[in-house]
Amino acid sequence: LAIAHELEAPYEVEYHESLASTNTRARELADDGAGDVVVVTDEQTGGRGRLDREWAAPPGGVYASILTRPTVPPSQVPLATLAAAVAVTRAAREAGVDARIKWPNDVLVAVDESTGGDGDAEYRKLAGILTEMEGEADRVSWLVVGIGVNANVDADDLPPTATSLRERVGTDIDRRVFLQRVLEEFHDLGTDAAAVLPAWREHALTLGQRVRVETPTDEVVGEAVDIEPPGALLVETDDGVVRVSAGDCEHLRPV
Ligand code: BT5
Repeated sequence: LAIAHELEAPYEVEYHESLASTNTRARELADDGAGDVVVVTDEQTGGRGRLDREWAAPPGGVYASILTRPTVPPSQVPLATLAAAVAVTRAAREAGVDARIKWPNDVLVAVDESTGGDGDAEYRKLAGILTEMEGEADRVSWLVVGIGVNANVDADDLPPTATSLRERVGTDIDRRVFLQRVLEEFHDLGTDAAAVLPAWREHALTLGQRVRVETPTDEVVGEAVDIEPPGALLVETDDGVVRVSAGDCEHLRPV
């Protein structure tokens, strides 16, 4: 059944059986002046990740891009990415999967239960978020938050570092119910730091970990101690606390 069948969303729904990229389509709609639309598809032939990376998007996944025109400055946009990660994590947990958030935009699941504690478990990527926007200094013109979730997808069709809801749960999940939860949750959280940050911290995998963060200019190594508005990671290094903004993160690895 198509994912958008009977989908009730707090946005207008534009559904396609197949698209190159829901984010690209949402950007076209933004250029046409649209707002408050969610673009949904059953598969993508040219799914995009951050920094020109590819997103594998075989049939059976959840691929959606939410186009809005929030009345906030561009500096607040990272909060929307965090909100989307929280929304996906909550929906995945309701589907029975122990999902956690890796800063800034990955939703991961522990796949090796036998190793016990968080420090030892192997985590694989269940979902990713791609946020794009255009705006002036003081106001966002349009915001597109793209959400890709490996739902009813075989591991064979994904990179080796990935997992899917079907793989974790053992059966197909109802993608419409899942997406509806994600959209409602994302809509309710908005870009309100007082709502988003506590929810994000609650499900964070990264906080308390020793990490190495690569940025275009630097490499920061230390303990990830907190996030602060609008979504920067605070890393306690030997030389003091360093603040890394989400947009600057090329790679984050536990060390
Ligand atoms: C992301 O990028 O995680 C953002 C992914 C956003 C995808 C959605 S789908 C709907 C909307 N339309 C789009 O075209 N995009 C958005 P990044 O953090 O750069 O991670 C990309 C990396 O994750 C790749 O280099 C692979 O290593 C890995 N990867 C690719 N496909 C994956 C998948 N399906 N599941 C897990 N990992 C994947």
